[in-house]
Amino acid sequence: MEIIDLRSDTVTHPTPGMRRAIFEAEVGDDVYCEDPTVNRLEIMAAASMGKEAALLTTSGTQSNLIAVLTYTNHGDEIIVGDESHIFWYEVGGAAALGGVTMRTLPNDSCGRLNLNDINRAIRDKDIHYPETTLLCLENTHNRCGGAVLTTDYTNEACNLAHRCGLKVHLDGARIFNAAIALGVQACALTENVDSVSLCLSKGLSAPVGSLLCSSKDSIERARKFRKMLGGGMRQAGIIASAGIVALETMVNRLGEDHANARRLAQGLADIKGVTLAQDKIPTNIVMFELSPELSAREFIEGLEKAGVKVGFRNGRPFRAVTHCMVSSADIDEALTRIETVCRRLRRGIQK
Ligand code: TLP
Repeated sequence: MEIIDLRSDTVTHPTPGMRRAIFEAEVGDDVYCEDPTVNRLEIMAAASMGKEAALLTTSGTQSNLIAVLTYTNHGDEIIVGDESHIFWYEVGGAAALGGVTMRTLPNDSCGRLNLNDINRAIRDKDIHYPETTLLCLENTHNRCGGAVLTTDYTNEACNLAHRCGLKVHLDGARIFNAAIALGVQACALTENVDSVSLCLSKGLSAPVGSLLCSSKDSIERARKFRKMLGGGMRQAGIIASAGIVALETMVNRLGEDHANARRLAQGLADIKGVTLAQDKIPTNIVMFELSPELSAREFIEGLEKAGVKVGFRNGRPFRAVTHCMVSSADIDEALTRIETVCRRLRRGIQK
């Protein structure tokens, strides 16, 4: 039985083209900035985000942390969404390693922070206060069901932050999903942010890596923090070669993942005992819930046996993420298996 893994788009494997590129990659020592393949990838990434420079990092988490270190001093305060990845899933690195406090503001269902809330949260100069130095946004927004921040919203938030002397970092782990969903160039969504992190190892299917893109000065500073965090890799062209193939070949197909996510959501909505936890499916993330009388544990166990994997954290909706390793036929097959498991669970409670 073929396993259909919908836990995340991070489960994707390198494509044959990536494996070939890895095999043939020209390499050098990247700590000396002498790896030609890394240098090429960084130039490509910076151009795609409309920034002067970029830095290859080990992961999205590392890129986000480096951005925090680059734009803050120990003891500062940063503004993040209460549903943001930085706040939830980065092990508190900004606080633990950056020494900043995270001021959380509510994310709305579209992944936005209210502009008035941001304005109110920015601290005045006062001897009692930490300095607010950074605003972090996320596009697409993971815990908000792959929600997309528009160009207008991003620009307004940036204008506000910049007027008050803050920098803006965008967690753009899935920025290309946002661009494809909106039908705009990714650089339109990043024009006014000071830095953006993009991931190669999610929907773009590369095995490892993220890029922090920003001004030359910021990337110079960031390079030192990457070294401090142990992220100075040597012949990193091995990784970068796959990243180049990812940027060249995997971006324009993301629309297929979005269509499959909608197909999955429609099918789930028709299954008795399942409800969608979001009104719209803007990109490749589908959140859904089980009726309270059905057991989440038994559901997950049943799915596991049926060869379907979805994401589950206690107290949260289930999460299914589409990606290049699941076809529309796989989505239909997953729906059949999920239906069967739900029917069995329903029969179980009727007995
Ligand atoms: N998200 C992962 C898990 O950590 C939850 C996933 O499966 O979705 N920003 C955003 C918006 C992300 O979704 C992720 C990964 C990251 C940053 C971190 O990237 P990595 O895993 O490369 O450190």
